[in-house]
Amino acid sequence: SSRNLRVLLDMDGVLADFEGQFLKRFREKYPHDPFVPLDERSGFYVTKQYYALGQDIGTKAFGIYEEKGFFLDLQPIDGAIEAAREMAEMEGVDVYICTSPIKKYTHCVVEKYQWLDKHLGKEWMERMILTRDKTVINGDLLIDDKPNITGGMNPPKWQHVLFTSYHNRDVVLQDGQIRLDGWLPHSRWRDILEQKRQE
Ligand code: UMP
Repeated sequence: SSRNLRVLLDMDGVLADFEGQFLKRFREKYPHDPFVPLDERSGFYVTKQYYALGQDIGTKAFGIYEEKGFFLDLQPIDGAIEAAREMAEMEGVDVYICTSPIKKYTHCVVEKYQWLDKHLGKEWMERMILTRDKTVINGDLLIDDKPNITGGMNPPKWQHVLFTSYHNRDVVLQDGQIRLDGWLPHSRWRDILEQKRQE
């Protein structure tokens, strides 16, 4: 077809290493408390797993990503920045960032913009979509590490590409979902886009 392919890219867990930063900060701040190593993570919500270790541990975990600087300091996931740039430069492809801010928005919302500016640049501000409901966003593909994305639009327009993360390694794909095991090699995500374009 002649229209452009719309690709929605999630931030946390896809472009930015939320899990790694969370664990690092938690251990720095609470060196004597129990924690969940990355290879023992399961379930999308890191806080849920920490609450299972104790109410106080859960509360501490919650506080970690509400702190100033948490979202701005996230490290890019391997190959993510290069992939995003390359994808945005592809003929016939429109790239958007599609991310859900936490409810305590004070630092998170502005720092998500700052992060994008820092790693990809000012022109990416045009591509930013902040929403707590990704199902209402129009797109052909949503690349996201959250296994079960629900909301007001059912089914959503996009196909869900489940981006592999520690917490979703063992998750069984639902109907229509496909998996992307990281940004490297680039041929993997390029194949998914090419396939979608041919549908
Ligand atoms: N998030 C939580 N609790 C968790 C893990 C993540 O609130 O235990 C937040 C952090 C991000 C958002 O702001 O969820 C992730 O949203 P998306 O990756 O779906 O955009």
